[in-house]
Amino acid sequence: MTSPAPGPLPADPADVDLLVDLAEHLAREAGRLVLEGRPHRPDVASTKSSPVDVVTQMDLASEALLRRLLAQERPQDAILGEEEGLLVGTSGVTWVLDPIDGTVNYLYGIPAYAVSVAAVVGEPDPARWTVVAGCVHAVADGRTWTAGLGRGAYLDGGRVAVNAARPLAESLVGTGFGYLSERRRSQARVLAEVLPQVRDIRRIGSAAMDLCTVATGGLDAYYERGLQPWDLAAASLVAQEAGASVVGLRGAPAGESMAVAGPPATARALVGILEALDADTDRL
Ligand code: LIP
Repeated sequence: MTSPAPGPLPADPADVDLLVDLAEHLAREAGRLVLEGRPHRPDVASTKSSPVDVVTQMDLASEALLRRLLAQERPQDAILGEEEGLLVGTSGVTWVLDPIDGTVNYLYGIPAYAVSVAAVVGEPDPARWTVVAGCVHAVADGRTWTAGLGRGAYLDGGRVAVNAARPLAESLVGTGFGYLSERRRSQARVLAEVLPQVRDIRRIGSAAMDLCTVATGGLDAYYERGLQPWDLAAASLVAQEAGASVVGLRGAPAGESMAVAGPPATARALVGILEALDADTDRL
């Protein structure tokens, strides 16, 4: 696998394409490990922010494989992974990794979990990065979304696009919830106000798959408070390259406080409701 020249934002679209190809190769290799190595009943290896914020051995193995492959292919690049954190680099490119997005689904055998791999330029912070390439590989059914900056968004090689904007009352909206009970109480408060104003709600359990589902029109919009850089990186580029706005509230970029995605007019309408509800806070 040849790698593009290291350095700042790839000026040559061919370099973007090479980063997309590498992201897909990595995501597929880790996905194969996650699928073939899944025990009948995976065990919780450890927990993080709460007893229900779980890590399985396969989360750890998947990220270790991704890091090994990147050390071979792009040794000069930085890496930010959900389980092992930041490894600094010298090229200005950082690979942002979610080894299994939708870990609870994986633990329970619910077929909605993905490996997410993105290459970003700039600080690995959603407020300051430029995502240039990404791949979200749905492990259970093999669906694979890819996107390159300015190169469009694809599902299994076919170009995808968001739905045309429709009134929120006719919009199917995805969301998700955090792992801390006080945040979930606030998120339930917001949900109670959003639910009567939209067609319906879907809670897939993988932010990356939520955003990619918006990109393919399976959802009209999505919002969630609490997303980490690795949840957001690859799938935000897929959604944006499919025509979605991916934003935060009050003019902020999408990030931990709030991420909203959808066709621009739909995203704006949802942002208005969420701002009025202070949905980017944990207030009750
Ligand atoms: C998950 C997200 C999901 C969110 C979950 C969890 P993880 O990521 O993808 O959208 O609702 O609470 O954060 O923990 O499976 O990598």
